[in-house]
Amino acid sequence: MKVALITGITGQDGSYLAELLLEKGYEVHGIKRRASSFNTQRIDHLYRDRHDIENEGSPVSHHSSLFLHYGDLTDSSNLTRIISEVQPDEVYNLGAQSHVAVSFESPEYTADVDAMGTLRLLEAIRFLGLEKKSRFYQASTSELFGLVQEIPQRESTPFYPRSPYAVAKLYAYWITVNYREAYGMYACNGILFNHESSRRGETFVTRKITRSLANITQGLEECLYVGNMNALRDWGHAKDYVRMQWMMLQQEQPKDFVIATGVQYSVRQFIEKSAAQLGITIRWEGTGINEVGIVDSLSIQHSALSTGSVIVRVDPRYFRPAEVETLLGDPAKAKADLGWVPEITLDETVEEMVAYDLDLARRHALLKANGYTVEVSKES
Ligand code: NDP
Ligand code: GDR
Repeated sequence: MKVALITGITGQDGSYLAELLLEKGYEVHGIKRRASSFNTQRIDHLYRDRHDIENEGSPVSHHSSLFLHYGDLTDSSNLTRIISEVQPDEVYNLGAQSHVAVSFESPEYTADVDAMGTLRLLEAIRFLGLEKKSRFYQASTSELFGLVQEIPQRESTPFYPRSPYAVAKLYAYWITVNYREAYGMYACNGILFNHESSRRGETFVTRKITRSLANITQGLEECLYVGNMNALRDWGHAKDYVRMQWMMLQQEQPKDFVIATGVQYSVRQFIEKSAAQLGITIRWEGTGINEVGIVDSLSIQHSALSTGSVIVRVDPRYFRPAEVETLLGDPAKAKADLGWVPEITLDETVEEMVAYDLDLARRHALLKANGYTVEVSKES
């Protein structure tokens, strides 16, 4: 039985990867952070409480292959202890302060977790003498391309990071390459473009859109506020992308890969697709976007557009100090070397996300209609 350790197991990708590895028969260990409220919702369906198993009268080890450890990427002694105990065959470093806009507000913390956290893990593996045993996957990102130097972006495209998040991930990318070259570690980077799902964090733009529009249809919110609607992204589905993370650690030689769909849409198009799913007719008004579609951030600032009964407003609060306007990946190397192609289309992803958020919104509306207080958190 192979043993895997996942940092960030409570996040979107961590939860899908844990599912995949458990299906493949792995013993899976995950690092979760101590928080003042529960943060394991995405993996609760995978976890079996020891007491439940014991009450069934079976030995624990026969039924549960998922183990959770408290830890943090800022705490090297904790990481070293966990790796020493777990002796993993594969380490997937998915843990991160992963929100680009938040990284402008907490740049030092972002660097500590995303850059130094990666170094701490690699050093722990080396210090414990596991550099020939433990294969290492680093969650690198299309944000490394930032101010793009080439369209589409591939493995050889020069990096130009545009946020504290991307700069921290640049360090993580290169330290992973460095440990591969310096110590012969099987360590590689997946340069993943945006990927979404119904488990996406609520403050990333896709989930914010599906959640907010669903809430509006149920009378729980009045308006969707967004920032730069002209940003272009190459959006895939998280399930396809974690499959590729696993594949990258099963090769003879460690290599870095771009993982993308090769298709690009704007935030505005994502809103349109979600609205179409919900059967909302959109009437665009006063967007402040000029004819060729270039964002004019001054004229856009006080614009609002009414969309039938649904209002979408641009709020400059969501503009970033430095924006990544366009990202489009070329996954040719992943296809040629590993036979990987994405299977889930953006339309299918939107359908899944809208259905999930509509179901949640309907439940909240039902509670509200029956006199229960429903707090729909809007801060994002
Ligand atoms: P999420 O934000 O959903 O999950 C991030 C995970 O990291 C959570 O489990 C979170 O814990 C954990 N985490 C945060 N801070 C720390 C810390 N200090 N120590 C330990 N763990 C921590 O991200 P995704 O699942 O979407 O992304 C996974 C990885 O892939 C991230 O590194 C992200 O930067 C990268 N990436 C993501 C892409 C995407 O489109 N999704 C694209 C390219 C790269 P908690 O649940 O407690 O908050
Ligand atoms: P991104 O994802 O920054 O690409 O990082 P996000 O969904 O946050 O933004 C995508 C684009 O949408 C624009 N935008 C808004 N974004 C948010 N969050 N909220 C808004 O209201 C809004 N309005 C417009 C943004 O300006 C941006 O251009 C994600 C994360 O998962 C990273 O961890 C990962 O590395 C990259 O994808 C690849």
